Parts: sequence; C-alpha cells; structure tokens
Amino acid sequence: MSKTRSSFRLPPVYPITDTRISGLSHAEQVALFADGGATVVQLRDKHASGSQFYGQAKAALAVAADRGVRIVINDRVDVALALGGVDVHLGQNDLPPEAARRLLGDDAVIGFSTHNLNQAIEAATWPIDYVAIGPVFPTSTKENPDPVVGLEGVRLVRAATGASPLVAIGGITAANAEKVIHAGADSVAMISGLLTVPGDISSNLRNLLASFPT
Ligand code: 3NM
Repeated sequence: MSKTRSSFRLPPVYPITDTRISGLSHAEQVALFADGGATVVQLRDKHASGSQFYGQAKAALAVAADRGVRIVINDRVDVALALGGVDVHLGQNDLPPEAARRLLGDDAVIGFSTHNLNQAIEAATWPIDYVAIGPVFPTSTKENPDPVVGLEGVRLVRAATGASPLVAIGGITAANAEKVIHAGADSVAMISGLLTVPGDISSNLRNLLASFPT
C-alpha cells in the first residue's frame, strides 16, 4: 500500500455515478453529490465509448473543480491521463496498479477492487491508496458480480490488512451502511443506494454523511 496521498482522505460515503440508473449526466450527478457534501466522486461508465466518456468526464471535472470535489475515474487510465489531475479506480481486469502508477505518477490516488480475502491481502501490498472489497451484499448494478462476501468478509479483510484504507461496495444502502462501517470499512461506496432512493440525491447523501461524524 502506498503512503496515503497527503491531500486524500477516504470519505465515509463514496458516491459513484451511473448515467443509466440516474438518467443524469456524470456532471449533473457530480453537482448533486457535491451539494450533498461529497468530497470524492467516482465516475463509472461501462457503456460509453472512450470519446463519450472523456467528454462527459471533462464536463464533470469542470463541475468538480469548482466545488473542490476530487474525481476518480473508473477503469480508464487512458481517460484519466488525458484529463490530468484525476485519480483512478481499477478492477481485476484493468491495467495492473503498478503499471497505472508508472503512468500516473506518485500524486494520483489509485484504488483497486478485490472480491475475496486473498485478493485483498495481495492488493494491500501494492502501490495503491485503498483496497475495495465487494460485493458485500447482492447487487443488480454490476454485471456478473462475484459472490457476496457479507459483513464477515469485510471483517476478515479488515483484520488481515491492518490499517490499510478499506472501501466496501455492493448492495450498500442507508439501511445497512452503518453495519458495514462497524465491520471495519473506512468508507462505503454506493451507486443505487444513493441514486434510486426516493427523495433527492443531495439530501440522501447529506443525511447519510451526517450519520458518520468524522
Ligand atoms: N463493484 P450498488 S459491486 C461497481 O464487488 C461495483 O467490486 C462491485 O453498486 C464489486 O451500490 C458494484 O448499486 C456495484 O450495489 C455497486
């Protein structure tokens, strides 16, 4: 695990965009999450072409820069490099973190998805800034998700990776987020739990953040 970037602190709630679920552009979602108190937002788009994602991410980055929000690009190191000044979140089938680190340099935050204890233990030794473990609960947001790890999986990863920054993801909602944090996650990453709940997205995030005083 890298030294945590000096200006990066994992927020207790880590919002991730989804244009299909929300019906909103990445920039619109970043604005709503920023209104709700987000300090970090991950842009995730499994369907856009490189040029579409780049264009949308650029617009989202402009909104984020105005609001002091840090942008993390899911999967696409090329898009992150082209944008400049953003971070990346990589999956098991993306560019390996050490290669991404060589390309992005020491200042970029790099997060990495893992789906079982062994993957998480190995990842904690890599030049990354946080490990994500999931899915914690069943999710219909991700195509072909790995088997759920449950709260016990979060506890085991926490115990095995010491104080490494840990994000939990998958099926997390306002109703179960506290249990996930108590199981040892530093942060809960959420898509549908923020984007599909009734009411407005900003207030949902603000209320959830308020339940995790820092
Ligand atoms: N990654 P929701 S689960 C993007 O297991 C993603 O690594 C997962 O969406 C993993 O909050 C997942 O709507 C989907 O369940 C998260």
